[in-house]
Amino acid sequence: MPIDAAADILDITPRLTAARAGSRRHYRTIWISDVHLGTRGCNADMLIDFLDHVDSDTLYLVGDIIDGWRLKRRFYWPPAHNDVVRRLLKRARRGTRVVYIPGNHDEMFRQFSGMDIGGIAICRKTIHITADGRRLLVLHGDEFDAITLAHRWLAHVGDHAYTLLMIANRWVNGIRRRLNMPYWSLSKHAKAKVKNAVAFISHFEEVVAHAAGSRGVDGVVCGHIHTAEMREIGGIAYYNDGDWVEGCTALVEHHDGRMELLHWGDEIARRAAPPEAISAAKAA
Ligand SMILES: [Mn+2]
Repeated sequence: MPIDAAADILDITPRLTAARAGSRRHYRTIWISDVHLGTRGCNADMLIDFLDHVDSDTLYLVGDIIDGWRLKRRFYWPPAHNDVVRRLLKRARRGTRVVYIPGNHDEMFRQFSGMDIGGIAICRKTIHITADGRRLLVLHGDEFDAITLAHRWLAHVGDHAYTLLMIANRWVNGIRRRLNMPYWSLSKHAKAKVKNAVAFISHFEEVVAHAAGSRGVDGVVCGHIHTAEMREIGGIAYYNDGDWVEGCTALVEHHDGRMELLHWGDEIARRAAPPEAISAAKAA
């Protein structure tokens, strides 16, 4: 996308005004990836809700934030996608350290590696040091496509089938919303049912963890395969922050270095639940 067009886009009046910064839950670090702005699959509204409820000293954008492939084919840019970009830029202006690691769908930004644009540092990969002194390699993850074929779990089902699944996901959740039911990831469900997908995904996780281990770090944070995870593999901490197409997850580091995966659909559901349901759940 040309820079001029991007500037025009940002001139559009925001649809929602941001919540007050003071009331947000604060983390040391937040990682998000695979937002796929510019596609219908992107859950921009949930990401906006997330950004309005959490804050951090450092924010890593771990790739595939904007889907340049899709935008090239068909321009799709609703106001909510603008709202996401505005919030990210505003965060950088306000003093959050924002680090952007472009992925394969936004590889056009990789040419700006080493640069600082609008207060956002762009790089191919980086090392994050946690509050408890662990060194984590942060990268998108498509670097391992040639070895792992993990991205092929999509190709396996077929790109068209995936697109259909995403459309079904929107319908199902549109109906669920109207019935006041919480967000439910159809494709996450389907993925768990496909044996090959599971094999590809676990192979990807092992390859990435092994590569991180050989670089002498304690762990790795990546995205790319749209499968949030947090587990130890061969003595290496493997973290995947998931995505904002289906799972709607983020990885966060607490101020003591403790890591956590936030499932934002569940957070919204908890907030919407009547108080008696919460106290019943606590009692159970
Ligand atoms: Mn990717």
